[in-house]
Amino acid sequence: MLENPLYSIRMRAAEGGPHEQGGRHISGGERLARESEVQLLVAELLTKSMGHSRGNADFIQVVVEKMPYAEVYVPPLPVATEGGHQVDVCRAKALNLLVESGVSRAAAELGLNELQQSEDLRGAIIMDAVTGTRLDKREQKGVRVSRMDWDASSHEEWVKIHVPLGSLRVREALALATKVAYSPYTLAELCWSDDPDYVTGYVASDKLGYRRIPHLKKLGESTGGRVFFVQPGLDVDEYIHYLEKTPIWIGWEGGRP
Ligand code: PML
Ligand code: MG
Repeated sequence: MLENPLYSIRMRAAEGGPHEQGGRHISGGERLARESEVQLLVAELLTKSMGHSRGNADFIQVVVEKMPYAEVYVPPLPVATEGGHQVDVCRAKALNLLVESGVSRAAAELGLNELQQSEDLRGAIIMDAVTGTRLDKREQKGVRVSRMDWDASSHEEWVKIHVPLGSLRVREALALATKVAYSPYTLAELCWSDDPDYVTGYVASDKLGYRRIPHLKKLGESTGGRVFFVQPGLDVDEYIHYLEKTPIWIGWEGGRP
């Protein structure tokens, strides 16, 4: 028996039935918890899934699992926010940041096009950073990054020095981006939300950090999702296993840098 067991809590919500029966993806969420926090975090994820801007979920699944693993702490990527109000200017900025991170221009363009066309992508697309070939075979399901969360006191410390970025949305996105960038096989990530009322996205990489870009789509559009650009020749199954299964705390052991 572990003395202080860790739990993974995962939520997914859809409208029109479960995702695997054709339901439209509404929302998802990931938390890690100590035993005493599980009930509270389950309630938080339920709240997130209901009254969502993408629609009214009629299928909500919450899974709670005890984790048998050792704990790994990874500090959050440094954050910067770019300027720019027009979508085409912001997309060009995203393209340049991807190229600076080591992605080929052709693959970066393909990645941007994928997100522009995706309205119902549940997880991420894994793309070869040179050729732009999609490497996962998951179609609309994509690859869902799981089993990561902020260490609570590390997040408190972080918010003190990033006051405007205290939202749940940024908290979750930065945790995910940090886990993804921590893999040596990731060159960069491109993301913008599929929520019609949220237009800020980001490019993240180990090299450049988490670079927020204010207008990656027009308000009211439900397109969006995530693309992970990866080193050619990697073992895709091993990479997916890391993203889905390896538990990672974001922050610092002891709660401070
Ligand atoms: C999402 O909500 O699904 C992704 C949000 C990405 C941007 C968050 C931010 O830094 O503002
Ligand atoms: Mg969302």
